[in-house]
Amino acid sequence: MAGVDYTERIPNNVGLADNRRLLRALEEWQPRYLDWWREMGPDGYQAKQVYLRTAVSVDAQGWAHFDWVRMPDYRWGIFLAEPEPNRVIAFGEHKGTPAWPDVPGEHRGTLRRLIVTQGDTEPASVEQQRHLGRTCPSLYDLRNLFQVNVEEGRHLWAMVYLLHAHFGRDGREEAEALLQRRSGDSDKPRILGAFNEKTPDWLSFFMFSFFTDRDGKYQLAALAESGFDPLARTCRFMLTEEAHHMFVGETGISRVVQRTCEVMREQRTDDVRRHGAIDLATIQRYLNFHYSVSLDLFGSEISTNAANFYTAGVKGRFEETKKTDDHVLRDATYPVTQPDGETIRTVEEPALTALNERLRDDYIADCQRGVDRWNAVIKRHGIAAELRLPHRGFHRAIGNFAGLHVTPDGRVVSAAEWEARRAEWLPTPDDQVFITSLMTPVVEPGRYAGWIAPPARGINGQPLEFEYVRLAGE
Ligand code: BYC
Repeated sequence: MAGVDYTERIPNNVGLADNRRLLRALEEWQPRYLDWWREMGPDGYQAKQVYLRTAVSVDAQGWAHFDWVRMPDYRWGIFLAEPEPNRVIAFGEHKGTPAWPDVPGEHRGTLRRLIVTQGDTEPASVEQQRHLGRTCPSLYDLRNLFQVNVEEGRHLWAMVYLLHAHFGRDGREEAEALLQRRSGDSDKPRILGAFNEKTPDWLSFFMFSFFTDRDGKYQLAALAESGFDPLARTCRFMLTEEAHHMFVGETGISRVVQRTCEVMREQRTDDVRRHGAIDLATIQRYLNFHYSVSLDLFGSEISTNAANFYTAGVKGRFEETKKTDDHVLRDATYPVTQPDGETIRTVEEPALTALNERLRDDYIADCQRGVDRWNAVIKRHGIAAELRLPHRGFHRAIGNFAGLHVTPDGRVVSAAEWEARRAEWLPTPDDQVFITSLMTPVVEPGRYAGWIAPPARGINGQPLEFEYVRLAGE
C-alpha cells in the first residue's frame, strides 16, 4: 500500500505518526478490512456519494464534520476521548489506584475477551444490514443506514486499535479473526446470539437500532468505566456516535407508528394492512422479538464472569462514578427476578454476581422511556392502544428463563400452550411476507414510502428533499 499516507488517511488522536509499530500493524490490517467492507458492507452502493458525518477529531467542531463521501473512502479514524488527568479506578479490588495505561498481565485474557466480544458485534451488524439499501423507504433513511454502517466500521477500528496497540501477536490474530467470522454462518458465526439473526427489512432495522444498539450503549458505558484507561477512553468516544444509531431506531419506529395511526384515523379501522401501513399488532410482535433477543445480550442474571470483571476493575456499572455505595459490593445484595416453578419471584442475590441483571434493569428502564414516547404518538391520534415491553422472561435463550415458556405478561405456561400462541407474540411467516411486500425502494428526493411518516427534520439542517445519497453517476 505504498503511497498511502496513513497518518493522513486515518484521522486519529493516538499519535499514530509517531508509533511505527502500530502504524505498520494497521497498514497490514487496513487492506483486509477494505476487502471485508467491499464483500460484506452495503450491497450496491459502494460507488455512490453519500452525505456522511465523519469524525476528524474529538472536539466539538471535529466530530461532526459533514461531507460527500463514497463509503470505501470514508476516513475510518481512531479516537480516544480526552484523558482525565490522574484518573483512578473507581471500583473493585483496585479501587482508588491509578487507572492502567497498559494491560496488566493478570487481566490480559479477560480484557482481550471483552474487547473481542465488543468488536465482533460491529462488523456483524454491518453484515446483517447489507441488503437493506435495496429497499430503502427514502434517501434520508438510506443515508442514515449508511451512517450507522460506516460508524459500526469505525467501532471495529476502535477495538482493533486496542488489540494491535496493547495485545501483541494475540491481538493481531484476534483482529484478523474479526474479519473472518460472518453473521449467521453456521461454521464461523459471530459471537453473540442477536448478531446472528437476520435484519431482512426496515422494520427489523429500526427495531434493531432501538433495542440492540441500546445494548451497545449500556455495554459501552460499563466498559467506559474500565480501569484499563485506553478502553475507557475509546468507549467514551464511541458512545457519542452510538446516540445517533439509537436516534435512527427511535425516530424510525415513531414514524412508522405515526403513519399507522394516521391511516387508522383516516380509514377508521385497525386493519391498516389493506391501506399499506403496518398494523400495531405486527409492530408489537417485532418489538417482542427484538427486545427479547437484546435482553439475552446482557448474559445470565447470575454470573461469576460479571463478578470477576467488576472485582478485577475491568468492567464497571452504568454510571459507576455517580453511584454512592462502596463500589466494591462484597456485602451488598441486589433483587433478581427468577422463575420458581410455576411462578416468578424476586430474590435478593449477591450484588456482585447480579451485575448483568443490574445493567439489564438500567437498559429496560431506558427502553421503557422510548416505548412511552411511541405511545404518546398513539395517544395524540386519539387511539386507545399501547405498545408494551414484554416480560423479561419472555422468549429468552440465555440465563434463568432459557428453556422456560413465559408469556409476554409474565406467566409461566406449558410448552404446548406457548407454542399454540406463538403467532400472537412473535413475527409470523405471514407478517414477514407482508412486511417484505412493503419494502419497495423509494429513492426520489423528498419522497417517503407509504408505511412511514417523513421525519420531523432533515440531517444537519438540510431540507427533507435534500439528495442525501447521489444515486445518479458515480
Ligand atoms: N449469546 O456469565 P454469562 C453493540 C456466553 S452490542 C451467546 O452469562 P457474561 C452493538 C458468555 O460469553 C454490545 N453467548 O455472561 C449493537 C459466556 O461464555 P463462556 C456488545 C452468550 O460473560 C448494535 C457464557 O455465555 N458488547 O455494541 O457475564 C450494533 C456465560 O456467560 C450470550 C458486549 O457484549 C449471548 N447473548 O456476559 C453494533 C460487551 N450471553 O465464558 C454493536 C462485552 C452470554 O462460557 N461483553 N454468552 O465461553 C461482555 O461484557 C460479556 O461477554 C457479555 C456476557 C455481557 C456478553
